[in-house]
Amino acid sequence: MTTLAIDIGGTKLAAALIDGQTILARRECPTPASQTPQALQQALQSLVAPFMAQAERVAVASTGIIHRGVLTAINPSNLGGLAQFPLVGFLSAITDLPVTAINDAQAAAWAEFCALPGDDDMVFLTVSTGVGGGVVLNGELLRGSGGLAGHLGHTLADPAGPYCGCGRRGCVEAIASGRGIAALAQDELAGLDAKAIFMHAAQGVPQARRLVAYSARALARLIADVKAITDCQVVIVGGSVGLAEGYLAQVADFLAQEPAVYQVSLRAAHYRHDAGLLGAALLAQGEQV
Ligand code: ADP
Ligand code: BMX
Ligand code: ZN
Repeated sequence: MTTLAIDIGGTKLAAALIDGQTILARRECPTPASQTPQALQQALQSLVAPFMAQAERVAVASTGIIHRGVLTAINPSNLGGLAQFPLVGFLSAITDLPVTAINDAQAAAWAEFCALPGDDDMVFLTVSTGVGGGVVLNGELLRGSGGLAGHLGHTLADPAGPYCGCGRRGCVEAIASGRGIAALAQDELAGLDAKAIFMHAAQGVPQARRLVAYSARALARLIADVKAITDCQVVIVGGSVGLAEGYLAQVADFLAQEPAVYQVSLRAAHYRHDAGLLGAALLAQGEQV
């Protein structure tokens, strides 16, 4: 059965036709900058139009809290204007297909869990526009009664740190995410996105190197906290910041400075940028959403 999988992120939208674990076709476009429900509807419609006729169902992985098919942003600055977006209702209406939806990092966690050789307890972290998380313990994906489970980017990294769009001060997301890194940039780096800041870091620009290290250190401390909470055997990192060259190695160096009890095996996402798409499809295929 062919699934039309959709991944809604704060920076990009992706869609793919998936059969089993095979991606048959894939398309991508930027997340609309205007951040209105109408703009998102239009972008989704043109993204999925070429795939609709070949699909038998739709499976969505989306940034935000997904509860009963409705998307709510925990950090509205990542996906503003979408306080209550009826994701499942809208996609059912335009495709006339059965639709399931789940948080993007929860979906990616499931795909990455399925790619593990054993059935280790694992935590997935995406470092992307925001910082998201998904937890699989005893072979079960934690979703939470309201869909909030695994929102690890909104745990505290630095009480004196920058304000997060969720309303807290010093969240991991405000320091480690692509948006967070860009917001902290000053002077010659002001106005650049995280991708450009990483390029400057690779060229040795001191402020860029500090920003990347601040992010990697916050992520390493989060991973130590995650180990203490879950006793997981592996932490898998994805997202465009998480997968950027040299980033995971820095996280590993900072984690190595923590006491032995907090050490945990760290890996880059097996499915790279497609973990969310595949996870949503696998969950829908297994009818676990
Ligand atoms: P989404 O959040 O939409 O799922 P991504 O995982 O691509 O999308 O994350 C987007 C963030 O990653 C942006 O802040 C962008 O600047 C940053 N980014 C994209 N490519 C790179 C790269 N090669 N190196 C570092 N950061 C990157
Ligand atoms: C934010 C939050 C999470 C999401 C994470 C990563 C919103 C809109 N999103 O913490 O639900 O999993 O970002 O999302 O509040 P991404 O856009 O970086 O993939
Ligand atoms: Zn927050």
